[in-house]
Formats: sequence, structure tokens, C-alpha cells
Amino acid sequence: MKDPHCLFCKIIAGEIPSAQVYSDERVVVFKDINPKAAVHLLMVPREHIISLNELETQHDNLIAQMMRTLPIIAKQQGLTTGFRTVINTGAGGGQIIFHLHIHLLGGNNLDGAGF
Ligand code: D5M
Repeated sequence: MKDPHCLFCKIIAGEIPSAQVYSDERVVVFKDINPKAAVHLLMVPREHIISLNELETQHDNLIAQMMRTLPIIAKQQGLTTGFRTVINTGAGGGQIIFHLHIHLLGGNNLDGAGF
């Protein structure tokens, strides 16, 4: 489950500090260290999944739970008018940390398709 070289696995294990805003048995949500919006969170599965490319059918329930949890967290963060989610996949998609994560952004007037 845990990759000893993975930054996000270390954050999930509490070995590296983070500003955590939510956790349950399957996912952890913490503040992005380099925020691109007033609210910029990262939702990560506890399981070490590299990216969307590595998803298998066994992850279907996990992904559904993540999608359902995102708007709940957005509301808790005061994002009442909406929010943006971003998933970077692979180096060509701008992924830097190779542990699946969903960016949750808001609190600014986000427009267009930009990040
Ligand atoms: O985005 C990876 C994101 O991870 C990027 O927005 C910075 C963030 N990051 C990197 N290190 C940390 C720590 N230690 N805490 C919180 N956030 C962090 P990607 O989609 O892979 O390009």
C-alpha cells in the first residue's frame, strides 16, 4: 500500500507534516503547499495509486467516494458558489507527485479552463 519513497504516502502516514482538513478510512485532504487559489486542497487516496492510468475496477468504489466527498469538503471550506477540480496525469499532463491526487480550488472568481 505505502511507497516508502512517496511524499504523499509520508504525509498520509504523518511522517511529513501537512495542514489536513479532512480524513476518513480511504482518503486524506490537505492544503496544497503552493496554493494557486484562496482555497487549494489536495485529495489523496490512502492507497498508493500512481495516477489515473493505474486505476483498476477494484478502485471504482474509492473513486466514487472521492467524487461524492469533494463537494462536501468544498462547502465546508466556504466555497458556496462553486469550485474547480483538476487531476494531472503523467509527466506530460503536469503531474509532479506520482500519487493520485485531485486538486480542489476555489475562493477566487475562477473563469475559463485555466488552472
Ligand atoms: O501537483 C502536486 C502538488 O503537490 C503541487 O501543487 C504542490 C503540492 N505539494 C508538493 N509538496 C507538498 C507538500 N509537502 N504538502 C502539500 N502540498 C505539496 P501535481 O498535480 O503533481 O502537479
